[in-house]
Amino acid sequence: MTKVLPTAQLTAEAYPKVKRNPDFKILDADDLKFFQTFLDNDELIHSSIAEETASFNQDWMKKYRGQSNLILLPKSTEKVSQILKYCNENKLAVVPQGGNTDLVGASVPVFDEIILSLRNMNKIRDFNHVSGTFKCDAGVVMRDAHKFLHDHDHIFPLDLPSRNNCQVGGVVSTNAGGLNLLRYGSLHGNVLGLEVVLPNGEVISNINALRKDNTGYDLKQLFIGAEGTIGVITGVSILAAAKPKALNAIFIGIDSFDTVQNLFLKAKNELSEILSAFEFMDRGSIECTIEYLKDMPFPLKNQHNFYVLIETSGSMKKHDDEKLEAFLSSALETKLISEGNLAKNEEEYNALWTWRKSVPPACNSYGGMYKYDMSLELKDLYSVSEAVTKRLNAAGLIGDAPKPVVKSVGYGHVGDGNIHLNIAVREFTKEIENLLEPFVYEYIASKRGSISAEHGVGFHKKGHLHYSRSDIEIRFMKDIRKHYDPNGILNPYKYV
Ligand code: 2HG
Ligand code: ZN
Repeated sequence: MTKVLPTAQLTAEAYPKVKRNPDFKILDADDLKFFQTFLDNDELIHSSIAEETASFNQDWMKKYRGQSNLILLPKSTEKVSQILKYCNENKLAVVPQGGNTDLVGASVPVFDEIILSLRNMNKIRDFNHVSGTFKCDAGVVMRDAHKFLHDHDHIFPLDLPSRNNCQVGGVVSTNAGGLNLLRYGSLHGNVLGLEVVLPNGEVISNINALRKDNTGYDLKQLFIGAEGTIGVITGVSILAAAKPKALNAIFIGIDSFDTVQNLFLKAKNELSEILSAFEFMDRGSIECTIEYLKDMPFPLKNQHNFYVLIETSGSMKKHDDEKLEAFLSSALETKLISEGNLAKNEEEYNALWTWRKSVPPACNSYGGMYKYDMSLELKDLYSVSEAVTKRLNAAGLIGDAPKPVVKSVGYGHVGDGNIHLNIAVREFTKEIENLLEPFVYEYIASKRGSISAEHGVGFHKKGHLHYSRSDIEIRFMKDIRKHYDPNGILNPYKYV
């Protein structure tokens, strides 16, 4: 068995069938000298000591680890362009990296690819408070975008549990969905323009602020969710929403997933325009989170099979609270739910969200986790979690140490038909992986779902797209990649 802690096994060792592309040049002293001609000391890290580059080479789940000795952290679009032009001409492979919070091994190297970190491109460029157009460098941390907009009576139209580390360019490259997609929609609708550096160094700059622009193909859409395979996003223009004047939340205990669906219907009907999130967690998710949050008081008296967090965002607190109270009372009276906790103030509102946002780190706290992120019809959404738990139990793998699996849990965004399956493990083993794959993908394909709802493809799901996409779609994707990046230097060994 392979131990996970404290560092991940090298991806090259864990997946020996994936071979380094011999067409790629191995970095040498001349390359380094070239980069040093235009990059300052704080824009370049060169080291063969694994500890010094670990935070760039290893992913957050401790599942993937590359072996890059060079991290470039340019401070301008022009420098990104110089870097890519040189790498393209010299066939040096590059992996673009934002906050390195991705969940499919997309933002770390597989072998010795140069890491191109956007971290030093962290300036807010412009904000128009009338139109709500917000423009920033790709490396702005999402938390800082939220803070800036909050101070200007607006909000960033996306929020994620990783908001303290993830970067705006990274979430656009991943097309992350987040906690409020139900209300604010996807990045394909909210992103107004992008500045992108192509592999040959050319810059496509359509970082404008137009809501409407029907002049031909909407090229920016291709870069949203492309995971840095066809260009590197250096700037983003996005539509910020007006800051809600009133926010509230309830945390509810429920016995079955059928009831979760009925409650969703009721929430859409009765909370309608103020409904801004409808999230669910199963019993196992909360059991892990109770252990993880230790002394934090749990908002409900009893344990349940499912928990739902409903958020409302509106413009008049009294009106919203009345609506939410009436919703909760009638759900209790009709015995649709057995218990609920309505936040009475901001502190309680934040505490309720902490229970939801802490599920991923809680699952990751035992050693590591296998992760699947799927879209299914709502009626089938939880069934994949039940099927996986049954399979792991039948193999006798779940339980106290020394069994390798702590728990297999399901949670996610009911409003988006998106479930996250986290299999919290003490160690990664091929036995677990072989039980999970291709089983999970075949299950999703049989229900005509998507094997990646919002976390993308990366290294993890490369070669699996056929479970959700047709041959012709995959052929077009390969053509597009080849067209933009004929030498294949950007984020190789991943995606399609
Ligand atoms: C969430 O919804 C994020 O919390 C992360 O998409 C989910 O870590 C996960 O699996
Ligand atoms: Zn999610």
